[in-house]
Amino acid sequence: MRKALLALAISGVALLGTATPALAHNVLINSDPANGASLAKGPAKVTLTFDQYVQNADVNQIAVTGPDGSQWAEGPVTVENNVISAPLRPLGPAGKYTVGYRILSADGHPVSGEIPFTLTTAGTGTPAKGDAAKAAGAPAQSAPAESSSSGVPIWVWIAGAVVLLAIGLTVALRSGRDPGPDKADQ
Ligand SMILES: [Cu+2]
Repeated sequence: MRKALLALAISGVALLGTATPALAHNVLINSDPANGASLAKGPAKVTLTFDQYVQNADVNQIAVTGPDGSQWAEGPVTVENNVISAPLRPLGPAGKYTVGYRILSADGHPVSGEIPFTLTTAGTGTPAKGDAAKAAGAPAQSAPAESSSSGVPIWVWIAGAVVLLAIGLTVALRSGRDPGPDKADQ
């Protein structure tokens, strides 16, 4: 009986281990332009591919900042399952460009990051007038702070698992055949 309960408690920990990755933020797995790429000409659109689906939300935005601080991405941002994209204007001055993104993870948390690339040959394009490519009709102020989220925080799951483990161990120890040592512990 004690062994069975201990096994149950241990399997509870194992379950927590397998449950955790599913709760993780989205991770960028591919992009066009690629991270650190040197390009003679920019692509027609910026495409970001994540390991999980991206929620269609006002938070989503993609900015492409040029060497002089000008903006080159245009709205609207399009989300298709785990791929988010925004049209990219023909680029202008040669130099370092940075793709900045902010997306809503499958788990409800906003995730942001940057992908630098270099334009080796100056183009004839002109920068966009807006700040960044956003979700269609999204007001600029709608992006929530990184700390606020609708997802369940990971500590809730960990605390729950710890409580279950403690209960499992307590029951396992108390259900031992000899009640003497258990009483002595208390
Ligand atoms: Cu998250």
